[in-house]
Amino acid sequence: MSKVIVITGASQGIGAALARQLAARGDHLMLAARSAKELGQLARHLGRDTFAFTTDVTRRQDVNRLRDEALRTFENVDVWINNAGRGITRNVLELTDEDIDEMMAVNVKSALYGMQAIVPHFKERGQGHLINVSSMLSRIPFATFRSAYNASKSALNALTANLRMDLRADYPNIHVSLVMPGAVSTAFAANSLHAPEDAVTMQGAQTPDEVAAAIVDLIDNPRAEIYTNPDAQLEQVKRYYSDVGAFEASMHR
Ligand code: NJP
Repeated sequence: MSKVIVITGASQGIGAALARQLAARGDHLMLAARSAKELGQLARHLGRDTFAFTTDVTRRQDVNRLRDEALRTFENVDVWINNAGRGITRNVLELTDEDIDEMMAVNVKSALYGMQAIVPHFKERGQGHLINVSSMLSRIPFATFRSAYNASKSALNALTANLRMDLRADYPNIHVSLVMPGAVSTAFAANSLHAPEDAVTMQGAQTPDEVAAAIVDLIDNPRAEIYTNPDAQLEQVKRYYSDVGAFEASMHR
């Protein structure tokens, strides 16, 4: 059965790929991002069941308006995906107050606003699915130049797990999921704060379509969390948590 799905950060990259896949199977979409032109073009291209709403997710008011617009358009929301996010290219000792504030605003507070906006609606209905897009770097911060981004995504993981635990007993049909991609071939590196002009995606990256397909599967089969490339990621996570020092040392060999 088709679902009503809100996707933030849908003007490009993973969010746009996800919108294409979900529209193709008949879901009803409300797409959000700041770039009104790109978002509008994508929505028109995807057909009459897809709408665009210009949103800056770092503003709580915008996120509340996005929720209101989705409910006005569709009456209900089945799935809300906090996908908007931004990286940084700065090591710990170079970070300014503004750098930390920007990372927390765009990667943590944005998703908090989304959770606080839509979960009351899910509670009223007794069902819904909240999905937060995090990063492998939240679990293993091995790209040190992403520093405050890694920290912000770790914070997002904690909020996601805590919301899930809070809802579990009273709302068994409200699902809360975390998505952890590894490197993905989008403009993420170039869009990062303080990105060098020659910023490129890391080798071995997944395509945005591969990540989108993993999220589509998560919508169909809700789970607490997924790695989008589990064959490559799970072994690394186990190795990291079994001995952090040895893992870090192995990166310098
Ligand atoms: O990034 P990119 P991805 N308000 O730069 C939007 C995570 N991830 O698709 O506002 C509203 O192509 C922006 O739209 P616009 C990553 O952390 C990625 O790769 O128009 N929207 C655009 O649509 C993030 O959470 C990799 O500029 C805002 C989108 O966000 C998610 O995957 C690896 C906004 C960013 O598109 C999607 O990233 C990983 C705002 N204030 C996790 N600021 C990776 N690519 O390697 C930005 O582990 N957006």
